[in-house]
Amino acid sequence: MASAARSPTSPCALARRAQKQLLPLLLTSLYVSAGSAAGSVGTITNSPSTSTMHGVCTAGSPFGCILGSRLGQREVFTARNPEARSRTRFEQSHGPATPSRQRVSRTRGGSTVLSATTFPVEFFTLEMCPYAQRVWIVMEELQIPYTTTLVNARDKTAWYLKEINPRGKVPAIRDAATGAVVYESLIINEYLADRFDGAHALLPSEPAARATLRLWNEHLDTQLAPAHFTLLMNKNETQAVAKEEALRLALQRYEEGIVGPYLLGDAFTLADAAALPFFERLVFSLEHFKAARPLDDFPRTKAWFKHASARASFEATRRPKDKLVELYERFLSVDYKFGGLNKS
Ligand SMILES: N[C@@H](CCC(=O)N[C@@H](CS)C(=O)NCC(=O)O)C(=O)O
Repeated sequence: MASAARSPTSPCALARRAQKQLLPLLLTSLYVSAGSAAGSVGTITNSPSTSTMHGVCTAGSPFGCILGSRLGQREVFTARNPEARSRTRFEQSHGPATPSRQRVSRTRGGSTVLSATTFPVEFFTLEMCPYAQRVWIVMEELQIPYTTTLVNARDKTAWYLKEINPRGKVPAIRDAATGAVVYESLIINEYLADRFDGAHALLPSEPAARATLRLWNEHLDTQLAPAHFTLLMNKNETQAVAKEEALRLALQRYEEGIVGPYLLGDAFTLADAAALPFFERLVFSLEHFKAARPLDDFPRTKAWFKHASARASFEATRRPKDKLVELYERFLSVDYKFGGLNKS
């Protein structure tokens, strides 16, 4: 068993060793949890129903290691762009991150893990959750080092409900420096932008632009997402036309409102980050299950999606298609309603 005393001093060496030791275990837990809300397992736990994956060094950075995770893609840890910018956005706001903040905090089950508290953000998530993916995209955009904790959606512990999110949902984050815990994806993203994006790249400071951004987010959550999901889940032919019309109206709003190339104009913002996971699912699921191409009648929206989805931050978070199929098939089999198990 590794211990702090016997560990190499270099954070990257620590991380490489942790990766070697943890990988088989982590892959096992990902297989078990893949596509399933039921799923977190593993002996590396913060609590009985969460498993924490700690970032390890796969690419050099001024932080020593830049980290992240690719759940379900059998690569547990993300290598950020090795040509990495000399100063990441995180560093522009916060100054150079120092490797000395990393340390081995504990050992369990023969594996050395890095302390969650050594990274600025702890990310509570589920593998296939589009709301969590929004937050993941923003952390990738801002290059915030983070750890990932998988939450068991069907068996939320008192710990998670009390300490992290009383609604029991993911995503949620904990800010290591301030101790702040934030949930609700759109609120988390604004928090991350306020905390880590000194340049206001993702959340403009100008009031009208901020309002427009929030209106896009509101439209997405109250119009587009339910229209897509209820059409996809619909098994009643007599309701099909009305549901298709609801989706058409929701998409029309994009078609008329997109400034281009991003939703608000030249800059990629939180509005694009929030929308991408939902458009990824919209395009793929309707083609797969309904043989429909929902963006074909909306060329500006289609062009936006093509452009925005090419960003590295989104590429790093893309969900595997087979897992999406598995998930939607499971939803279809149980007549899952929009909003899920708990409507809050
Ligand atoms: N409004 C929430 C929605 C989050 C949400 O619905 N998360 C789902 C997974 S995609 C969840 O945690 N479901 C568990 C439950 O409903 O108990 C947000 O934007 O964060």
